Amino acid sequence: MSEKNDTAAPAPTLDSWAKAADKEVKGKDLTWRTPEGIDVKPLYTAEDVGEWDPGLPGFAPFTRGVRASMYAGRPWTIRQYAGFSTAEESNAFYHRNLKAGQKGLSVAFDLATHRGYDSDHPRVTGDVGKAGVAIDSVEDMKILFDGIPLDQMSVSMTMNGAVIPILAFFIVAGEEQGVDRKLLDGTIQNDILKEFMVRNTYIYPPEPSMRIISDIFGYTSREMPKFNSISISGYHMQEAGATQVQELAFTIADGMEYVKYGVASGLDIDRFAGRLSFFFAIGMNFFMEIAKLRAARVLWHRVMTQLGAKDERSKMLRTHCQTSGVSLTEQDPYNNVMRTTIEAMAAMLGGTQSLHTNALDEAIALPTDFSARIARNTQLVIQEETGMCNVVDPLGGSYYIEALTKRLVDDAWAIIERVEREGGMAKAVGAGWPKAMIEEASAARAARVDRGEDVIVGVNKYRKDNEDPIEILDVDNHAVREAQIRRINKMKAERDDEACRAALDALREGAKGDGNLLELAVECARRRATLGEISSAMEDVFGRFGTQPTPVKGIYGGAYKEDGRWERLLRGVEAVERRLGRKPRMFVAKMGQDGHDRGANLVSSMFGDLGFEVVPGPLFQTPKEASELALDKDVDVVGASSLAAGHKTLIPELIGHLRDAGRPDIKVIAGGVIPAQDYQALFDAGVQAIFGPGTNLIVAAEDVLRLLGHNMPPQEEAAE
Ligand code: MLC
Ligand code: 5AD
Repeated sequence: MSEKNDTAAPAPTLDSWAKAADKEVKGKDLTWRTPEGIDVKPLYTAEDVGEWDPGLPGFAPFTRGVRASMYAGRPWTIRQYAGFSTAEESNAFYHRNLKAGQKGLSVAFDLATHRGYDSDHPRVTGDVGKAGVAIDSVEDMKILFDGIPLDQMSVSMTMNGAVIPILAFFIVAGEEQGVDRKLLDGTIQNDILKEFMVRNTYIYPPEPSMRIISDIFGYTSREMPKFNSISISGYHMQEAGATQVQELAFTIADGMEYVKYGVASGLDIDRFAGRLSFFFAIGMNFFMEIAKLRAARVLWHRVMTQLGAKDERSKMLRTHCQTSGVSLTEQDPYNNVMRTTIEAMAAMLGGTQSLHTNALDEAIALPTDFSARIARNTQLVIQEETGMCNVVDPLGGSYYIEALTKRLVDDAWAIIERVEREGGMAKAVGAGWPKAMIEEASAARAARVDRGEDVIVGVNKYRKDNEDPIEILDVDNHAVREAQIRRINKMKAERDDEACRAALDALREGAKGDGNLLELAVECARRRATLGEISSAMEDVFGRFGTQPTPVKGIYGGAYKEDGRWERLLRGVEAVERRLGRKPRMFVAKMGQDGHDRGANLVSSMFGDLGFEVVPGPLFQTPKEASELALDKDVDVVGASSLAAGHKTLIPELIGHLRDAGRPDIKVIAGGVIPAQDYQALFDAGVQAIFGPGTNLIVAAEDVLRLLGHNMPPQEEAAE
């Protein structure tokens, strides 16, 4: 506040500022339109904040944080998500990390486990131990937490599909450690709606999946008062391409839906709502991410008040955050350390309760000890060297941050209202429009990156001439699978089969009726039933769910309207079509339990826009099923998309089946998270081209046309 001083020049007005700025930039428009359609101005002032009042931290609606003292009282939990190979190896990794400053655990399971299959199941040979740790029974769970007292360490488990057996194993592992379940501290992800939307590790159809969640709310609110019964996750939406507003809106709307189901199942809202937790991605739009977390707390408070919660703790949005995986690059990977640092700062300035920082090798593999140490130290340095934790919500009152927070609340609210008008999130997910909205945002982003409009340093600008491969973690899934099978067989030989069968029968009956599925599964776990057995007892009643991808149209191609590069490709496709006497056909295959479909959907959508006849394959095929579909549709090219490390097993098997069927002429190309170290083995197996992360789709399409025999002269990289 300046003192009145008659002799000084009059204070400049906003108008005089605008004139001065305009003069500096010679009239250039400085407004930045963000992907969410927000016009960010070059300057914010008190006028933009208006009547908006963020209040005080620790008080409703918690805009400035859920605790009065926030990190000044206790810093956020450094909670690194990790898991790979066997329970023994992951346990050793956890012990090393805790010794080096990590504060909480967060378990990553392999995809076989996620999808309810034991390691000996023939569908999962490529997946065991790859993207996380393999857990087949309570015996594995006990090894995973060996030497880690479960009454003292808070443990998050990212599990959604096979949530019933995993939580049962956890409870029994605690029991056999001598820990009363009343003392179990941690979080289970248990968020199935976003699985149907973006993450794809569902098992059962939506209806029984929602019942599972209510059963878990019921059991944990009664038996496990310290345990967070769900982690309502927007993270995977942003990874799939959602804008921050979409991530925010759909996550809060998912939360509303769960609360409604819980209440409909007969629970008192204030009995379970205090243990609902959240999970957001933090990407590179720094201020937007800070505002997003603040807006999320405001929205949740509003929603829970509307739903009738009385206890302030029920309305308090507590969240974990993870820096963004998709924002990281295979190219010039040390840049990822900086990106993660910036994102970690946004998460803490937004007031997160718990944080995972990604490792620099994220774009191609799981972290090594080396890269995990840098990722963890990123948080330790912020907490212990910078003084950033000593002031609560230090950006509170920033005109820009407050204006953005308010704007995000309003924009997300508009989407939430649409969801509500259309009957809630379960219905919306069934109708498919949220997923389509996210995929459209994803295609638009891909086009902006490929056109060089959104800069990614080291990828579409300042690219290095030569990349030196970095050392990465490689898991031998055959060895892990054999070790797991030995343990399953030993346990099955030693258990009381009759008692085990009786417990599984009771679970099956409970699934038909209204037994609490978690309570019944705890008994199965005690009796040494496996994860696969528990899952299939429920599958007998509920069935297994599958979906067919529907690629969006016209977004990527539309961004290239009247662009010479696109025109050239269209002419190339026409030439191939004339030669073949029909449109070229491409089958985009997803094999194994890898449900990461952003890349596959993008490729399907883009080649469709180019005039290919695209067969978007269903998720979770075996190589044999994929080869049968390729033969049936008589395709010219199979594009195998792999993001969960199954490529070395699954793609060569597919090629083998095509050869055995007498069709070695069908071209197989591979794309996704494939480290350079694996390229030669894939080429040796017959793969014709490999497209890693950061591939420009225009360049990839040229390569595909060349593979189809079209004479496509090389052109300079599209973005340059
Ligand atoms: C905190 N506490 C304080 C305080 N700050 N007490 C006094 N003063 C302060 N300033 C108290 C809290 O009230 C709480 O006690 C205790 O300290 C712990 O703090 P917290 O803030 O609750 O943190 P935490 O235990 O870490 O829990 C964070 C959480 C939880 C609520 C967000 O749900 C969580 O840990 N989530 C992690 C989810 C996760 O790891 N997901 C990985 C997804 S990876 P009390 O008694 O009140 O509880 C993924 C990728 C993929 O999904 O796709 O595979
Ligand atoms: N270990 C460590 N991080 C993992 N992620 C996924 N699986 C693992 C794992 N086993 C992280 C990556 C990815 C996000 C979904 O979670 O950062 O982007």
